[in-house]
Amino acid sequence: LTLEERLATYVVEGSKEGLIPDLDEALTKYSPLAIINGPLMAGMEEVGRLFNNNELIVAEVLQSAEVMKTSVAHLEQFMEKSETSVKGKIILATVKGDVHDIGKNLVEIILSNNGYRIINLGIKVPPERIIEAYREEKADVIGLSGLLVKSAQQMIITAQDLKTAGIDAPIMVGGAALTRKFTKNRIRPEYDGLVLYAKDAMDGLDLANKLMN
Ligand code: B1M
Repeated sequence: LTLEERLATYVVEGSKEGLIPDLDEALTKYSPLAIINGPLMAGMEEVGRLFNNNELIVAEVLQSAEVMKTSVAHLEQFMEKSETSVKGKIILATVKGDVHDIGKNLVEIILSNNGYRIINLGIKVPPERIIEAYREEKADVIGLSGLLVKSAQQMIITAQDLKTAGIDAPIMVGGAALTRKFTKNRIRPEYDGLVLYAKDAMDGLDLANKLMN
């Protein structure tokens, strides 16, 4: 197998044997983010496909998730960090009912490496908790992540609850369950502030930078 194929295979097979040396070899050719977005994400796509076809069980997908997390943790130290002062404060949460956090945590890494203070509320976060954190932290942006179809609906509910609480800070949403169109047509009308869709972590950073400027 080529190096790229091996990297994808670690994720698909949920195996870590040889992972770190291969990640280090990949770092001589690619940036940390290119390794994540390229071979590691390709592996995750394949995991999603196999899971969908009932060829993998949840326990196996968890092992794949572990490989992804270990890889991201290892690659993080090699990512470029900007030395700027704090550009803004961003709350991040995976919405109520959803446990997927690899994407959200990647967004945290990218944003915090680029001058943002992140308040990561974790997974399955109910709207009340987001409202409370927003008030405590006086955050500039509220970031919501969700991967399940029902999480897209939960984002609508969350936006409604934030609005009812009198909050109109910009919301940034992302995750495989969403599209730009859904964000525009279904979430935005329920909220008084801006609602922005980020297709990936770098897009999230671009949007945050635009908002802060
Ligand atoms: Co789940 N799962 N899962 N899963 N899982 C999906 C999402 C699924 C598509 C797989 C499939 O069937 N093909 C499917 C959803 C179906 C649907 O609703 N349409 C699914 C399902 C069904 C489930 C369960 C219901 C399975 C079950 O129990 N029967 C269950 C749900 C439990 C729950 O949430 N209540 C479940 C559980 C799990 C695990 C726990 C085993 C594990 C998650 C581990 C973890 O996160 N700690 C897991 C995994 C790993 C996946 C897949 C395979 C991979 C997700 C992932 O980590 N991708 C996934 C299939 C797939 O996506 N191909 C699947 C890598 C990650 C870096 O990408 O999160 O998309 P992603 O994030 C990207 C962008 O989306 C964006 O930036 C990131 C980086 O570029 N982004 C943002 C994300 N959030 C953002 C926020 C932003 C900005 C950008 O601003 C705030």
